[in-house]
Amino acid sequence: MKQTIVGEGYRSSILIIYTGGTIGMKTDERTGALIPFDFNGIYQEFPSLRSLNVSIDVHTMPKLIDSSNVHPSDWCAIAEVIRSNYDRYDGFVILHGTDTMSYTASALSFMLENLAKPVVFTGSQIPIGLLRTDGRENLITAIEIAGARDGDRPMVPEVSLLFHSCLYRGNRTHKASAEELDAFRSPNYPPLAEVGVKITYNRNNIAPMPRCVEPLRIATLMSEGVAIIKLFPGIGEYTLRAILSVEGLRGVVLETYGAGNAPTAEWFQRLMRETVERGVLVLNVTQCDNGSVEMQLYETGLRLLKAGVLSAYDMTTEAAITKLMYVLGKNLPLEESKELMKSSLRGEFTV
Ligand code: ASN
Repeated sequence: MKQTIVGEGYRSSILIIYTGGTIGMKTDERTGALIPFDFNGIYQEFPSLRSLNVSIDVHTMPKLIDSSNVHPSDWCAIAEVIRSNYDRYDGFVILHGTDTMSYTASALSFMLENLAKPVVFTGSQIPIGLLRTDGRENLITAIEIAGARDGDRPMVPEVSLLFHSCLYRGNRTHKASAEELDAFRSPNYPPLAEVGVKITYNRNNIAPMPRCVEPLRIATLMSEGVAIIKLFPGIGEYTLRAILSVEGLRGVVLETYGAGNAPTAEWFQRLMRETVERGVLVLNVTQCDNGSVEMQLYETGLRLLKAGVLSAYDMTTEAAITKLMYVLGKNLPLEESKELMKSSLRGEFTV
């Protein structure tokens, strides 16, 4: 459903895509539970939106969800809304639940090929219908950023995530707090913008506009058959073998210790080698909050490298798993898939 909530004739035009989450919630007077409200009423709620120098339309997804229920098919639906409205708008704001927002932002960063316009994700920790909501500030700032221009170009032509006082590259983010209003972190990449009295853009951190702007393409085939495995002391051979021999497995994000280290036990190394030899892409991500995988540093990492495990460098788990889904979804020959995994496609790791 689409509704124009501010008139035409402004500098930038923004499409808000409302997917659900706490940001769009109000209290059900009868039960006291949180229920979604009709976001098209946002203009009545926040008349101050009129004073922004942008025109705004709202697209409400047919089924509003708590983001814990998000599925790759929802990512495809969001990508399709962006694709079919791409030429009509200067920027897009995606209102999304916070729980899986980093997964969706990461997925969309890969799925939107040749993106040259802002796609700003935001949400809130407190429902927008409550007095102390953080959703109001987040929404208004996200709209302002999506509409910001640098001369005749968009200021932030990539998938980003605005929360509290920072704008981050979407595929670098991670939800770090279930309680704080400052809930997101970008552990290995500096903010694209900082929000205080003014919005200060860190131009050097923002992806440059592509030299030649190609038509937007969306990749909607996200592979199934992927898994995230977090190592822990005492992880058993039987359990790990059971997961790795599951039918249809095509890719694994292996959350290792420190700089990408894992047990040197013979059974573990053999299992890794066998998995890689079966053509499964195994991607090494660190469990640490920040820093990069460097498999050459210790014997415990080197063995994984020799087994053919790929480094995710300083990628988040969210970026690693969605990149695997995206790359494997292309159904390329194995070596080409590996090459894509080793390349930074959307600034998802530091080179
Ligand atoms: N459970 C909610 C969601 O992710 C949490 C939130 O948006 N703050 O949809």
